[in-house]
Amino acid sequence: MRADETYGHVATGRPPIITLQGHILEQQSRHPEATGTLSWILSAISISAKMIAAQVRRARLIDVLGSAGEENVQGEQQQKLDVISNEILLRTLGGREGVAIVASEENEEPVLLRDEREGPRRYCVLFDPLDGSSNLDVCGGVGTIFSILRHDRRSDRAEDSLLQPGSQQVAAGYVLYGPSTVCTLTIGLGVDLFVLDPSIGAFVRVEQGLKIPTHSKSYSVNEGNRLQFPQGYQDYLGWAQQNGYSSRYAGAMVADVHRILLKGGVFMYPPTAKAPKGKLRLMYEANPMAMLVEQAGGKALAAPGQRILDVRPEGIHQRVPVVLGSPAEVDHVMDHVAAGAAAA
Ligand code: AHM
Ligand code: MG
Repeated sequence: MRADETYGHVATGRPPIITLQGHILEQQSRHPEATGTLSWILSAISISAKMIAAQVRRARLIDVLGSAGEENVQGEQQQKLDVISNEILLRTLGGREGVAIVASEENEEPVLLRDEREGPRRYCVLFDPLDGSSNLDVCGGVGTIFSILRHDRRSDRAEDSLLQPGSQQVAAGYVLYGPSTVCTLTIGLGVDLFVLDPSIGAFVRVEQGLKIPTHSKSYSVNEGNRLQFPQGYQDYLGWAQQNGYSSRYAGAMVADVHRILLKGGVFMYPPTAKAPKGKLRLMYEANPMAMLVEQAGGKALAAPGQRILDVRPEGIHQRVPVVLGSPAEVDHVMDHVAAGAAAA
């Protein structure tokens, strides 16, 4: 037990109070070779999250709901808060020396911030600034998802440096703006959970080494698309319904994955006739969530036997089918999908 932990336990019999900032510094001190660059980037994300949370909380009052009147690179309407959140992240991360490239779901091209081939180790930060933003108008949960990769200095083009499989992520996480603002983070050593205490303006650690339940009779999918799914997914849903499963779907990946991490079950966005690779983006949504779920002991697959984290990206905005959650529940889905494909 470390000295600070001992102090907390001895003084009060309860664990010490650690903020996200303190947690990051604590992790950094365990890696003597660390320069603090990654810590500095995570602190920029935490500041962005507090700023976005403040906007989300007052959204109806400050007239930032609804469409900004433009389409993003995916051809979808941008909400005003999408644009605001994107700008907050670009501005906070842009000021951090350690960030070489930022890429956002909302921007067609990644932004190359610093080009030096030599110098300190730098990172690329990818994010979906406000995932599930169509939930905003009805006061539903929305979130920010982020992924951090090492900058590959051998690449000339910013996009090439970003096209690394998810297994190369150095850190990943999301912030859920719900009744509480919750930050879930992994830097490859398990998953830790923080809750924003608005009265002190800090994220406070509430759980370390989060573990996903190994199984739970719950699935999360847009069932309105059911008849468009490949046969195996349809068969799985029939099987689950015959076996007493519950259906839970918030329509915002951050909210759905958060529930799965805490309560177990399976979240999926399968291929559909309209979107043969599914709807979710590999780099901004699937990879960071897959890293979190695997770090919590779960599984995250794009197809039977195909880890999302092993998918080789070809474009920064590419989409991928997603099935993630409790290991036993992901297996149930993929067993049906494999059988459906074999029968076709
Ligand atoms: P967004 O990034 O444009 O908000 O879209 C992603 C969202 C996810 O949060 C969610 O899982 C999914 O879209 C819901 O899609 P659908 O409405 O098709 O069920
Ligand atoms: Mg999204």
